[in-house]
Amino acid sequence: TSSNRTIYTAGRPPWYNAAGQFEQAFVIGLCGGSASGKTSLARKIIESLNVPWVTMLSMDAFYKVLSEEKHLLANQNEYNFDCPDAIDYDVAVSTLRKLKEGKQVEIPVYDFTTHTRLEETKTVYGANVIIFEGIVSFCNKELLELMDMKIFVDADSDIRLARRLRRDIYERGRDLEGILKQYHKSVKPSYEEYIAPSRKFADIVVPRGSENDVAIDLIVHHVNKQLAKVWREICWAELKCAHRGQPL
Ligand code: UZR
Ligand code: MG
Repeated sequence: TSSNRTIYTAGRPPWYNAAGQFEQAFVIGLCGGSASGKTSLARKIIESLNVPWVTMLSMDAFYKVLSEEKHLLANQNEYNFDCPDAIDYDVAVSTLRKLKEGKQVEIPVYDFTTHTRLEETKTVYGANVIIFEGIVSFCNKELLELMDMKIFVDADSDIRLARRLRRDIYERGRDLEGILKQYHKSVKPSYEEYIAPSRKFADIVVPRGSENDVAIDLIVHHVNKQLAKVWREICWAELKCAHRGQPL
């Protein structure tokens, strides 16, 4: 409708109501074990969503900066990156809250080689839909409260280990022994202790991740339905404004 077009061409994220207030963005929380296929599923959801503004935010950005001592442990694959303690939830929560309110945010850039935050930050703009993904994204109450839809990607542990081996060797320059040591020492126990139990917070559990076309279709359908509801309200309000309060 022409009302839609007005909102788009105004050059602002199409998420304001007639009073110029931002309607909160729709936040999808995406959880699952390491290498379960969260990123691939998120990409498929983004591709299928018929929405102009979608932002993906990874919890990798919110790792705590390591002290000298912990840094040494990390270099020997002795530091646990897979538990909630490794995450700076304060920054994660405040960042997601601002994004949900439509504000522009600066995301920290974490360097996994030095385990520090770089000077530079990444600017992320407000969006209609925000996908927030991470292995321990369901382990914090405030984060859960900000999520409108919670998805848990379920993948067998052998599949996840095989994927993680390939990714860490080919993309992260790690060696087999180090990866297996970290897997047995922290990835597997933390999955069992923190991540698997957090699946109870999910609205939907997706087996086979990005290969599950039916699940993707259901998710996209639900998100579009929620967005359409807000859209209808916005269009209705704009239409009323255009008629300057005259009965339509
Ligand atoms: P996922 N990780 C890295 O090693 N390097 C990165 O650049 C990003 C993540 C590891 C992270 C955790 N910890 O075990 C796991 N470390 O990947 C979580 N070190 O990421 O959900 O994509 O598997
Ligand atoms: Mg990832």
